[in-house]
Amino acid sequence: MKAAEILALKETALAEARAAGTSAQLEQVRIKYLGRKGCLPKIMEGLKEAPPAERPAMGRYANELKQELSELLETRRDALASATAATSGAAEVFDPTLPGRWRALGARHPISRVIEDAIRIFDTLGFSVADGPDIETEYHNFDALNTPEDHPARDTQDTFWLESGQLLRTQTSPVQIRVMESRPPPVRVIAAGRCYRRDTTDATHSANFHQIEGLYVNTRVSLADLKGDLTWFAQRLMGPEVKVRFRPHFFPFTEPSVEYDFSCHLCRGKGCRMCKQSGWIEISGAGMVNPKVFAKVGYDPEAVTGYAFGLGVERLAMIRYGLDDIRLLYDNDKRFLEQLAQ
Ligand code: 2NL
Repeated sequence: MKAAEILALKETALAEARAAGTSAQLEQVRIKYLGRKGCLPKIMEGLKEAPPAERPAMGRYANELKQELSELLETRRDALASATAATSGAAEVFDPTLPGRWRALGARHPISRVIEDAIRIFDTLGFSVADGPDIETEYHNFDALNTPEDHPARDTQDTFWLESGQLLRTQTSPVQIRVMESRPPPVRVIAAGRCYRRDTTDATHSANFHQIEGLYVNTRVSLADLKGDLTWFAQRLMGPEVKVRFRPHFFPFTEPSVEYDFSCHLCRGKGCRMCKQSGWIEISGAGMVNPKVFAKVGYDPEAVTGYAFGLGVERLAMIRYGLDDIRLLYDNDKRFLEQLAQ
């Protein structure tokens, strides 16, 4: 073996030692070059037969190989050992007294909470839950509810019309129309969900809002049932002291029709910021189902009577949680939602 070859072999050995990724691979490199049957003993053996002129250079390179490779193997061994300790966690101490890693859980949105609470309360009165499409026909949203052809609610200024002639439901009543179309009386259902109106958003209006409606149809249902059931609901939702008052009103789909208010739960009716000093908070409308609506869905208007009521979910959430701006419910501001989370 020539001196230049020993030099080249040294470079190869050092490169292999640098490339070794584990302690076992490092040991293979050591055995291959420095082991008893490795390269270095062979070079030393060959030195005896080498031409005298070559010998000093060969000896020097052979020593360099031994020296440099040994040093490199040692530093690589240390480096690999500490890297393994760090990844395997052997150097870590498990401390069971440290606090756990906090992960914030979400909470029900106030709108969902009002809807779920309302459904639970009406469940105690025997109401079941009905569902229907957000995209409705003009018939189910307006005609079946005895809404006049020229009623302003049908206007493109108030309703989102689709090119197909369908519309985004402006109330949850079409859900109840579909329930009555699909089964005979008696009917006792709650419909809750998203409704759409072309309102400009401000502190009390949103083009996208939520409504809960109730419908009870049977023989001999009266306005007294409506008053009793809505009062039960009001007291379950807001507290046992809450009173409900009814004022005459007009809707095409109910006759007679009422608007109803809850007594202010903040000031107990004395007058405050929340109720604008009146002691009462306007909630929504209700009434006895217009016999013309029964005729549309195929019920016998002579045989059945029924009551229906609406509830504005945002409105209930605002009075329940003392909000003065409806937009707080849609901003998705965590600081606001965390304040309301139970
Ligand atoms: C409101 C309050 C109301 C109804 C909704 C209804 C549903 C059927 C038949 C008759 Cl299927 N009425 N729902 C009744 C009165 C009020 O919502 O202010 N709406 C404009």
